[in-house]
Formats: sequence, C-alpha cells, structure tokens
Amino acid sequence: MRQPVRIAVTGAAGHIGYNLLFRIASGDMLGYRQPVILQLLEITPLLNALKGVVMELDDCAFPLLSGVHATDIPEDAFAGADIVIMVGSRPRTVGMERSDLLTVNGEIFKTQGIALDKVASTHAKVLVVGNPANTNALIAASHARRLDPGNYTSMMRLDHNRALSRIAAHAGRPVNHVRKAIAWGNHSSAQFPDLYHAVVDGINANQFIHDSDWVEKEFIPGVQNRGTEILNARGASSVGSAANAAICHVRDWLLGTPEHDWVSMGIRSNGSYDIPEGVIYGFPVQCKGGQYSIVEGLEVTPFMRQRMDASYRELLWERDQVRHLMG
Ligand code: NAX
Repeated sequence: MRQPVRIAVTGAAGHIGYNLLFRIASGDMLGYRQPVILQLLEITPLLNALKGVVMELDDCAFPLLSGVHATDIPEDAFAGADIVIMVGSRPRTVGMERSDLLTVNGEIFKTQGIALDKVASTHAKVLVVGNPANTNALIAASHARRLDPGNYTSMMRLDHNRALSRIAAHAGRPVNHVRKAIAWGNHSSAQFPDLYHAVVDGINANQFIHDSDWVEKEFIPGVQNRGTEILNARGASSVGSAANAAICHVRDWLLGTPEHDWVSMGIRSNGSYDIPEGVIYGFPVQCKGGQYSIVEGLEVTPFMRQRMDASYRELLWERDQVRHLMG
C-alpha cells in the first residue's frame, strides 16, 4: 500500500472547495491507487459548514481517503502537506476596486504563505486558485524560505481548457482532437489565449480554422471574458469547471503531461519569451517526474507580442499594489 499524500485545501467549505474535495478523495487527481489525507482550512465562522462537508466525505466511504482534518488554523492545515491548493479568498463585493481586492486577498496569501513555509513538506507543490491568482501566488512565494519558490503556481488551466473547447467547437471536431492551446499571462481579461500554436488533427489550428475574423473577434475575447459570461448566465461564478481545472493542473504537474502536448500553468517568469523575472505568468509547460519546464522556441508574432506584453504590464501593476505584502 502506498503512503497517503497530504493535500491541504483552503476555502474548503466554499463553492469550488465543495466541487474539488470529492474528486480528490475519489482518486481523480492522483490516480485510483493513491491514498490521500485531506487537511481543510476555513475561516472560523464557516467551521460548522466545513464540518458538514466532512460528514459528507465520511458518508462516501472513499477507499482512498485515509483521513480528513478540518481547522481554522493555517499551520494545522499546512502541516506536512505535500500538495497545497489555495482556493480560500474573499469575493469582490459591490464598490470594491480591483486594487482593493488585491490588498484584501493579498493579506490572506501573506499570512498563509508564511504559515505554509513554516510547516509544509519541503517538496510541497502549491496551486493558487483564489483571485487575483497570479499575484496571490507571487505574494505567497515571496515568503518562501524553506520551500522552493518555483513550486508556487497559479491556475491558468481553466483558460487553457476553455480555449481547447472553443477551438474544437469551431473546428467541428471532438475536443480530444485538439492539442497545444496556450493561456499566456494573467488569469484576467488581459490574458492572451493563443491558438496559433495549437493543432487540430495534426494540422495547425489557425490554418485548419482559416478564419482570422473569428479568431480575433470571437475566440480571443470569448476566452478572455468567459468567466463573466458564466457569471451572467448562472448568477454565480465558474465552480465545476474551476474545480476540474485545479484537478487537471495538479494531476499533470505530478503525473506528467501527455506526449506531444503541453498545458498552461502560471509559473515564475525566468526571462523566457522576453517576460522578465518577477511575476507569475501563464506559460506553456510540459511536466515530467513532478517538474515542469517551459516549452521554448515557439514563434511570437508582433500581434502576439503586443498581447503578451499587455498581460505582463497588468501583472506589474498588480505587483505594485501589493509590494507591502511581499517578503
Ligand atoms: P466561495 O466564496 O464560494 O469560497 C471561498 C471560500 O474561501 C469561502 O468558504 C470562505 O469562507 C473561504 N475563505 C475566505 N478567507 C479565507 C481564509 N483566510 N482562509 C481560509 N478560507 C478562507 O468562492 P469560490 O467560488 O469557491 O471561489 C474561490 C476563489 O476562486 C475566488 O477567489 C474566485 O475568484 C477564484 N476563481 C479562480 C479561478 C481561476 O481560474 N484561477 C476560476 C474560478 C474562480 O473564479
């Protein structure tokens, strides 16, 4: 029997948390032979709601679920964690500017970043989902002393999956015939969803679709604004697809990306594609043996450059708003 993997999830009683935990416990994330221990963090007023979620987890009698611990103390939730999925954050409320949200949520990621660096396993892998995800990940990583700051990532996978699905629909092919989409930059409407390197049935997607009007007027803004479209339709933000994207992100990071494909992850920039160091930016990556590496050498046209740089500039602006929270 394998040793259980300890997975800490913050915001565990929230909407995404509720859609995530059962899938992790069932084996969707780490495979159907890997036992897991869930270490769940919530704010104190939500502890009773979290207790209800734990009861439901118990009632599933998941064979792979070796233990569940619920707490409102970050150090308890992160103790010995191998994987940390940081969902917990405050939603934007009426009258709140993006800069207010950056500061309010940034405080959470400062406190929790310090706590997790103290007590998580030294090889812990961290995924930040809570928005503004890229900058929250940057704040948490800036407090890494024991842990590898390169192991702090943010979720671009929902945007990546949205791009794949849109390309497939427009090409009239099943989604598993499409590979190599990219969500560059920030998880915001300034991201750059890129189909110029994607392939459909082995043919370049742009050539396959051959409709630049659709690409520029529908595909790119459609992916950028999909979250708002869902919010307007559902009256609530993306939840099931967001939880699924978190599962995909961690699974591919740990278990590896398929051959001849890549995924998008928000990772520390290292100068690749002329995105200077100092931000967490969505790049195409391949993963093997629990490590990711940026897919290098893709062509960047002036049209792409403009969009990639705009997303970088937004991340710089966000970083300026939260400098006081960085370690
Ligand atoms: P909910 O408001 O349903 O859940 C958030 C949970 O976090 C709540 O239960 C709250 O009590 C908890 N929380 C707040 N502060 C906390 C703290 N200091 N420690 C622990 N828990 C805390 O929101 P939900 O729909 O689950 O969304 C969660 C986050 O995901 C939001 O920030 C949202 O914007 C973000 N998203 C990010 C996406 C991405 O692609 N990166 C897509 C989906 C989603 O919009």
